[in-house]
Amino acid sequence: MTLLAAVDLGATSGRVMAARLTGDRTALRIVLKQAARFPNRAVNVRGRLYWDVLGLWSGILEGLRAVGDASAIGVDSWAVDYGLIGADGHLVANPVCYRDARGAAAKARVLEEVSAADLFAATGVQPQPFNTVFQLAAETAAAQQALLIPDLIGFWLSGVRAWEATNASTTGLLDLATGEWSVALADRIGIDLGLLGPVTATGSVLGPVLAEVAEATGLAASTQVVATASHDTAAAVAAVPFDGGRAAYISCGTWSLVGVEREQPVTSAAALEAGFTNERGADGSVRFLRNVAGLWLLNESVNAWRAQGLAVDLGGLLAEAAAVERLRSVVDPDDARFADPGDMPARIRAYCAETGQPVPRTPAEVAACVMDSLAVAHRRAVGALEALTGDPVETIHIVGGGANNALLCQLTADATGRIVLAGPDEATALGNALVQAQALGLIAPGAAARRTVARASARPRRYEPRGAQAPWGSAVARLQPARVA
Ligand code: LFR
Repeated sequence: MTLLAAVDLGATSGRVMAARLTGDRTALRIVLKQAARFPNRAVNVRGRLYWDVLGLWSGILEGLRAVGDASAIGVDSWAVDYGLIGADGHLVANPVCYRDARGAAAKARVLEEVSAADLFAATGVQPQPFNTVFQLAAETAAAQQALLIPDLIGFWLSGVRAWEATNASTTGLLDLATGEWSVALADRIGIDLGLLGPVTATGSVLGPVLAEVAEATGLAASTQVVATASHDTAAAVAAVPFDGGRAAYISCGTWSLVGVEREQPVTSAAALEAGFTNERGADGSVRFLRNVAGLWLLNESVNAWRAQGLAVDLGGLLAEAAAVERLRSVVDPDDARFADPGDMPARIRAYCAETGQPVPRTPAEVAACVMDSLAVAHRRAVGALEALTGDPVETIHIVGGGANNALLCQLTADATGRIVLAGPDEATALGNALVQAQALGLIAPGAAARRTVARASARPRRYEPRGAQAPWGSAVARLQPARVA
């Protein structure tokens, strides 16, 4: 049976997963096994936040060595960030993290030239400070080309440069109508489109691994590198076990991406106002979604407590948080003050004090506040989705690491009044592998064939909504900008 390597890079860790395609052609499924996991964290040097991309590369090579005999490799990662390479093909600067402050300043400058409404109309992408378009506008290093993170790793693996479509669609530079780079927009902003090559179709086979990679990993020289759905969220959405009902997804990890899969984008003024974006799916579908700051708030809180010397066990913390009174205090997870790395519990306390709410003191109280707030933000996003698309949402699939957070899944069911189907937790790696299998002709093309295999590969857990809706509805109102100052 075929073995595929899915390299999945997240903001807090990277993994290499061995994905084994098993079963006969009528009942295929994918079984995932972790080959390696390595930490990832933005590193602050002289006030600039970088990614340690070379550390990631070492972890990837080790992981590939552990997988052994893969027929193909696909790489996905978080979106928008890139590495710059020079004429000699070498990295000219370390990739900067999307949470670096340069994006916000550049966004403000760009908006003086091109309005948010024009940017949204041209690209369908919500103008957010971290978009590639603003990062490139802030770029000072001279380079020949910019490769988005998975494309950079793909280049190091295969020697072939690509600009894979799902991730390219997050940059804020793709023309929504044509799916190609927008020359008009780049001209208006003053971005050199020479940095970017032709958009690469999702599922293109780039070619075999370089000899040096085969040597370093023990992979066969014939191992193919595939431009899978390289945006992690696109990969995760490609693996949601939809079964035909009216369903939304929440791809829940560092971020909660709350959205639906559609044929057509939604570019109304209301969609722009409500923070929604239109990104491309694996089959050219539209991922209409909103970024909600997700488990980032919890992860950063845990980091802060550990830095203060507290021993924090996540399972125990969430069990204690489940016992705290619900909706005691809620914060808007999307408030800009929570976006930077730092002392999250202190910021949460300050927010609660400013808004006249009880101030959470213990780690369990802070965690309860974060879980409640995320569930409330999920409710707000699902409500907006229905209003903006005109389509009801009956069930919600939670996929990604957050699918293992039983408290968050239950609270999301309670807050939205919808059935939550949780899992797969490895949706990103599964989607990455599914698209590779399609590229190799092992699964028939198209979303329907892929979803059949996705459903056979995962059995979601079901959470029924409990209790009254009204408290969650008023909690959404408490998040609105007009909250008590
Ligand atoms: C999730 C994700 C989101 C993107 C954010 C920043 O990991 O890829 O989809 O908006 O990270 O890149």
